[in-house]
Amino acid sequence: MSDKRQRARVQGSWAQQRPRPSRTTVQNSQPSSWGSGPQRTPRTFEFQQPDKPIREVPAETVIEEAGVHEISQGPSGVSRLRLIPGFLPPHEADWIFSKLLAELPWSQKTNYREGEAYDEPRLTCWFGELPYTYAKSTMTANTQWHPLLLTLRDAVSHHTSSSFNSLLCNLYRDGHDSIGWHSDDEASLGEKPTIASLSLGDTRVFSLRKQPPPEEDGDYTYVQRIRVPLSHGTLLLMEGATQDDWQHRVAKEYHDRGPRINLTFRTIYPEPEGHRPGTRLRFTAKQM
Ligand SMILES: O=C(O)CCC(=O)C(=O)O
Repeated sequence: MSDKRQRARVQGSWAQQRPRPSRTTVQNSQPSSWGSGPQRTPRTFEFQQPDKPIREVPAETVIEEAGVHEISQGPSGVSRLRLIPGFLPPHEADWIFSKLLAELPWSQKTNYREGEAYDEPRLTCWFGELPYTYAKSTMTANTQWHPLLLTLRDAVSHHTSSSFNSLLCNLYRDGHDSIGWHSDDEASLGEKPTIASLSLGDTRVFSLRKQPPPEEDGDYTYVQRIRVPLSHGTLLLMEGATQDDWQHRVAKEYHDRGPRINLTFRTIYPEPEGHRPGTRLRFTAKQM
């Protein structure tokens, strides 16, 4: 929890239990030491009512149940998660995990932020007829789909009644690998994209936080937050306005975690005319 969020939570819960003093003036009329030192000027303390009401930090909710979860409804539309634990039975998931771990062309991508290069804290590979640009670096088109990935793509499409022409694969080698807060909102993904994310290997927590309204000036202290533990064989769909109104991440963990593969099936469109590759439809801070 960020310092500011933690302070807001402590303040909120204490402030409700304490009796509120009315306007009080305390005179410091302590005599000087031994009655012989220099006289002190009396100091006054005045209780000031805070000018803004104290705000509660909303508690984080956890989604673990299979089914459709409407997470928000706003001007940009409904944001929805669909969770399907056990999409792959454990013995199939075990076999697929070891094949993909050993056989996919994993590599570490270099991204750019404010002109500075940094290596992503995970390995990735990309499949699709079009390139994919994010964080100012491009994954080149790759039509050499591993046959297992084509089978999985068909199974996911069939189950979700959505079609996907591309796949970003992420490999989190251990608990130190991560992906930072971001939205999958590049123009090449189109408006209101459906993204299907299949998890294999160790369980990691997928977190979401709502975009703050403009008057909060980018402050996420009071926004809604959700955690979704993603276990071996689970399929998660992000639908509707989820990429407009929410950000997501998989944070580093400080206890041991085994490797995890995440396959995110997407549909990529040619970049709209006049758009620089990787440009978002709307600006959000992207630190991946
Ligand atoms: O690993 C995950 O579950 C999330 C991956 C992700 O956010 C992404 O590829 O954009």
